[in-house]
Amino acid sequence: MKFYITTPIYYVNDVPHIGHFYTTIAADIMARWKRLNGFDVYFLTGTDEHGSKIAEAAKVKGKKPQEFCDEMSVKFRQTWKLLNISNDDFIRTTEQRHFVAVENIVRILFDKGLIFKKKYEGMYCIGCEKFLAKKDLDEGGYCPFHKIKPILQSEENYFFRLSSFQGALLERITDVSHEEHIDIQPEERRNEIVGKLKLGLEDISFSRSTVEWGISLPFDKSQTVYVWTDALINYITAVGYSKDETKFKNYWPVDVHLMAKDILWFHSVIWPAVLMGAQLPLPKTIYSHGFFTLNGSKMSKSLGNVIYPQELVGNYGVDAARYLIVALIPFGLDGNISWQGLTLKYNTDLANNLGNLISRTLKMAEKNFNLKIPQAFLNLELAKNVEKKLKETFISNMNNLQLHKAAEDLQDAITLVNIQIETDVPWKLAKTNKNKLAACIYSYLQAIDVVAIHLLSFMPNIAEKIWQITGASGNINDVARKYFINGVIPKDGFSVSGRDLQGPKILFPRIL
Ligand code: ME8
Repeated sequence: MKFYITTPIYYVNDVPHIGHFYTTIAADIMARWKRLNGFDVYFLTGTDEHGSKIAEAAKVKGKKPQEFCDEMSVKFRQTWKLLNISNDDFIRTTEQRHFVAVENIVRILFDKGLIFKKKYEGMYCIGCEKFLAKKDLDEGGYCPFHKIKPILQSEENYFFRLSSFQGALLERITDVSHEEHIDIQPEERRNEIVGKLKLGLEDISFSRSTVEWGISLPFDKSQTVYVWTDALINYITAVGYSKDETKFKNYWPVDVHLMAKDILWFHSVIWPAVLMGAQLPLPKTIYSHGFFTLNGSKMSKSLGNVIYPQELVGNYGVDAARYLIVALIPFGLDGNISWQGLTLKYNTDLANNLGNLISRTLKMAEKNFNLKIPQAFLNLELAKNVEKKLKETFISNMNNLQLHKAAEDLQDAITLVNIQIETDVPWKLAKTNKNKLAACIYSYLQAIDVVAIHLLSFMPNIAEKIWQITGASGNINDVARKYFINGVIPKDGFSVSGRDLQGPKILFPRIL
């Protein structure tokens, strides 16, 4: 089975911040999870490089647009590398493979009479890269998202007959039994889209005559393709549209398009309409996660309240940064981020719960068994309890993209082992019954191994480290894949007696 998941392709006018990081980490966790479950995964991210916003940003830096995009796109790649993002592809809209796909789609729509020429005057917001209606503006006449005044523009453009897709879209979005059903999540967002759709659709501008930095229309070289049309098509370019039919048939339609609510309309209305126009299959799920603010206000460079991924990594380390950001905010809801909140979560979940579990187990093994896994009777009861707890909800939460809940499930499983340790009072057993102590430690290690396997998608490096610490056998990724496919703990467990317990005793130093 295949699983194709995408993030938005991000504008290169600025470097990636915590918002881009959030979507990309969430997609990465899903991609890793599906791979562990035996899926043939295609995970796509990339950069959106055309349009007036990018051309202006390049001009400000005194660079040619292409040179500017080359430099900025690398910054996204580097950041995703730092964060251990496992994308299978990274697409840039300035690549040749993308030009071919865009030209083909636009030509098909034109030939079908879905694109026509019209004179148009409207208020264009360069931040959104779209025309805004009066009702979209705030009281001062500003774009509510970008706090800039849209510019009045008058052009003769090519338009796309979006209005003719209203009924077909409504049907596919609201009827779950439709064979081309588009599942928009979460429900509140779907309701907003449906509500807006019911009000009717207007045809939209599909090209620009005043923007040079873009892909020329194949049938009128004096115009360039509207940057949003250009951008959305990336999702089919990457899986071989117009180039590799086998690959395209294998991966398209996409299983999940992930993004925040700011661009949900483009993905759930305009994009499916374009696909329908070109007679291509439609996305299965479109998931809009929440938009978050920093210390209660909109993130903005001018307000100086932007968090960059590198800062998170500097404070907490790569794996903790990955975990914290998804554990902190309910997926699908808007949320507020603060350094205080992040550090509190780090100390509670990682230093005090998971970190403490590892370090107390290691300390006991060091004091009593010279840091070797004791030869003992193998009792997998605790490991099975942890497994049972995780099976109850973790798997369905992961499959439904409820990542914050899955993180809670992990914490509950870790707590279960910590509680067992409190109940056993192993430090007393050290004096009275060393055989029992050996069996206890051995069982804690097996339970920790089960936790590590489930942590893998969130914290790949930490999970691997834990695997080493507990002396578990085999490569954790191979073992986890087998485990998720077979669904049972091997009868000999994971950690092997007699092995050395190695690795750092403190995985997550407490932050004061
Ligand atoms: O819109 N909270 O690119 P973009 C949560 N190029 N997520 C956030 C966020 C925040 N405060 N800020 C940004 C574009 N994001 C187009 C997309 S796709 C064909 C073209 C994330 O660089 C979130 O995923 O403005 C949001 O949808 C995306 O970044 C917008 O990225």
